[in-house]
Amino acid sequence: MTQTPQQTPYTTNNAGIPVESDEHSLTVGADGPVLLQDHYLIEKMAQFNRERVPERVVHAKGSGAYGIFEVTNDVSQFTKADLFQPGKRTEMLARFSTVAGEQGSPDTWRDPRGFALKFYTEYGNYDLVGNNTPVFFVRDAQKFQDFIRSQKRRPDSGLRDNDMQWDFWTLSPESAHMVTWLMGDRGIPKTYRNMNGYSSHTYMWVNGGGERFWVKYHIKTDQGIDFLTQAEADELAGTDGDVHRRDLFDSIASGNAPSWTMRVQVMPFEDAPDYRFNPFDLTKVWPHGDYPLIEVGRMTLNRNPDNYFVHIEQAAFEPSNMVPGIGPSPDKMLLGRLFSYPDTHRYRIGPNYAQLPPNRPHSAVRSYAKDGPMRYEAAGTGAVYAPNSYGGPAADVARFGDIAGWRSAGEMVREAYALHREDDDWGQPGTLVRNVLDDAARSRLVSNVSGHLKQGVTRPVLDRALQYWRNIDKETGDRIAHAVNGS
Ligand code: HDE
Repeated sequence: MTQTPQQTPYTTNNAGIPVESDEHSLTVGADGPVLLQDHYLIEKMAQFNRERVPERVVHAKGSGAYGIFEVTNDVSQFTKADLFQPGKRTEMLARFSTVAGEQGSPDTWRDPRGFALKFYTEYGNYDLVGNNTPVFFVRDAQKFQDFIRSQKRRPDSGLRDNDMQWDFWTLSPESAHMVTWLMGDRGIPKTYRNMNGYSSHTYMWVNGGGERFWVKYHIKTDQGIDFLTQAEADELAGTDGDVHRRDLFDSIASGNAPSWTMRVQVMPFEDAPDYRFNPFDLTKVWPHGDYPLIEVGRMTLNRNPDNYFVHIEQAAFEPSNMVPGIGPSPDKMLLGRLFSYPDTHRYRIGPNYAQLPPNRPHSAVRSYAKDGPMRYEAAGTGAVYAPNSYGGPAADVARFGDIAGWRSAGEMVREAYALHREDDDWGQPGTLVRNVLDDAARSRLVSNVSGHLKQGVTRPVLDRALQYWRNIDKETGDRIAHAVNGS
């Protein structure tokens, strides 16, 4: 009797061959030994053992969604970048993340949040890889790795350690601005939808006439800023470690698509040398009174990935993905990042990571890269070398040959940035505490910092931390000292 096809689709192995059973190994008799020839059993076990790729060394816990970016204001006087031209709509991907926690860590730990954007433009992918804060802890890539290690786990016990964190921060005063942001309300957003994104770095924009400008991006949530108190966050860390991931996924699934408005501050190229702050120092902001915000467009996240691992775990963002009309700046941190991200992708998800679904451009790829593991398709160049006589692609120097760069000269040195007239490590965090925070936010800051210091921070680090806060703002520092040791 021929069997009629069942209603549900039949299981196959990885080669598409129908399997004999989803639940029974192949044995000699029902109770006999399992046979080596049960290659389907072996495939299932072997595949299972190879499911993990290395998690991101930072920003391991994250969530993401696809969306659309629409230009809402004409900024073509500042940049010729195709995606920022009037009327343009560009598909995009966003990934939000914490920094220090591992993949299984709670969404609500106090931490900066990654705010990584990938725009699938007509001239390749443009990646804007920022955080939810406009500044960062350090200003030289040389110290980044050390900073991150101080935030992660002790080499002896494998435990996180507040003493280690404050040891690094108090020995690196440039961290004061970012630590003030981190220990305040922005350190634990209520949801990913209720936080802003920032380029943090200064980038270069180049317009159609070749004029250059320095810009900082501000991507303001249209849902409004909102935060969790330390107590709320601690409870959620225990009851629902994926609360931010759940919120983003469920909001989009229910048609409640979150959006953000992108604005930029624009500094004329020639203003940089004499600006009161070093405009490329990642620990500094540009006061909006100096360079007001100019609207660019709106990003809306309206499509959940249909598979988390394929689209989010394998997403590869890189600050080096800058399209014509956009370039880097002399920011030492940014220039370090231009190497690090492609390097980490090659290590984590292989040299052909750019062919994976979330990373493949929506425009033509005509690079001369070839072969390598997991190569999905040839690079569409015909010839495999340039120059060639067989119609392979050639760089279009007339259209794309201009370098988004700047003049530089001097001896090779290892030194801190030259100081601009108002550069110091305490001024801007002090302004943040005194002029931007209100009384309630200042009180929460005092509570958050003193609570953190009381968890394992010991002398001499504790004394340095109390002085660190007095350097930022004497009154706030005194309040923290009183909360910590009554003095
Ligand atoms: Fe990252 N950073 N970073 N970072 N970063 C990574 O690349 C690095 C910095 C940021 O959702 C890594 O793919 C260096 C600043 C985000 O997939 C790694 C330096 C800012 C994400 C890396 C910095 C960021 C990362 C690890 C100092 C905000 C997650 C995994 C020079 C402006 C992207 C990866 C995603 C991820 C290197 C500092 C944002 C190791 C060397 C400053 C949002 O390559």
